Amino acid sequence: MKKLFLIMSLLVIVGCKGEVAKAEINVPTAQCGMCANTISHTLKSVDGVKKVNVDLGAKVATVIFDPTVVKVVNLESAISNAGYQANETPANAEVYKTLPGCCKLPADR
Ligand SMILES: [Cu+2]
Repeated sequence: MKKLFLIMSLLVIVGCKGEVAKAEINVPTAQCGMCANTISHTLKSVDGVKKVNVDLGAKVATVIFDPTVVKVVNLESAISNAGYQANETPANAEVYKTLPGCCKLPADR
């Protein structure tokens, strides 16, 4: 019985460890702090995402995530569905239209 418990605890430890990967996703259409917040909140709401940092100056979102749960392509589509371009994935045009003026490209304001 003691042995079984030990094995079970080990399984739990291994199961909770998870894998960690890092992705740097270009978000060239991010304009202001609000954009950075939106992108950050969007990514944090995705299953498997552990940490997000959006660098507005570099226009890069750095994401720490569990690659067994979520893939970079999922992160990109989450950003797209929030109205922003992510790497080569264009922003969802319908959502982009609903962004506040300050969050649109200068040409669209
Ligand atoms: Cu903005």
